[in-house]
Amino acid sequence: MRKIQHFQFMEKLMRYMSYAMMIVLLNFLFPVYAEEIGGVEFPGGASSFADEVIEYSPTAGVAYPYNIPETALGPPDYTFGHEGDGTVSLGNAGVIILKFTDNSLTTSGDVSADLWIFEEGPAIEPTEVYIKTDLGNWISVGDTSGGTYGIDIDQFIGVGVVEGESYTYVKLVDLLPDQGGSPNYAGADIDAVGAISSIQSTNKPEIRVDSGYVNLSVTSGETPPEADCATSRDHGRMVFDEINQILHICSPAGWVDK
Ligand SMILES: [Ca+2]
Ligand SMILES: [Ca+2]
Ligand SMILES: [Ca+2]
Repeated sequence: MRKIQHFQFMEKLMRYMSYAMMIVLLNFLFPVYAEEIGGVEFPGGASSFADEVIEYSPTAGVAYPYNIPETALGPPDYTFGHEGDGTVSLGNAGVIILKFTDNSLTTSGDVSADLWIFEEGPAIEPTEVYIKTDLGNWISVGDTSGGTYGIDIDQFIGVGVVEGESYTYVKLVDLLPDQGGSPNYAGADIDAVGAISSIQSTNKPEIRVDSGYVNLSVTSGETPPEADCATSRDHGRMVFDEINQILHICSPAGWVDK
């Protein structure tokens, strides 16, 4: 009797193992590269989306629950007809600045869209779109008027965009004229912002300890942006300008140079 049970157990085990082997083989033969999120293919999957709110400056006509900027982070999750439907409203000419932290936006080398703005609501409300690197200046990359939400940043190579560069910040400014959408959700209603052309950040630490020395990140002469020293969480940040030999330290009074 025990022998029969043992045989049945072994037979089941062999069957499960062969299923598992088949799944491993199928994944090897047909790997899943891109993930379709909100109807758009994102090769980097869920990490392609914005990770941090840097600034949110809505104008009049925006109130709870449409004034929570964190709802623009991560993959799109808009649900029509629900209070606090997963979008944040900007108000007319309002501004939101988001940052990618585990990934960054880059060029694709062709005319395909690199950045996708998920804007929701009955009226299509466009925004002006700007991008920048950690230490660079804002670069205008057009707007989302005409019902298009995909931005091809390659078309701005030579007028601000650099091929293969890592862009970590996105700024959206609600484009006038006023499209309505009151009482509490005036202006563009942002659900999510994703980099289709996305570079996964390496797990490289920002500081390095080497032979007893602590090595800080270095800049090539640029002053760190004020936005990087705006909150109490930023105080104590340091970066070394190796060209002008200045140590920039973030304090409650802003960047201090040593
Ligand atoms: Ca991300
Ligand atoms: Ca492109
Ligand atoms: Ca959302």
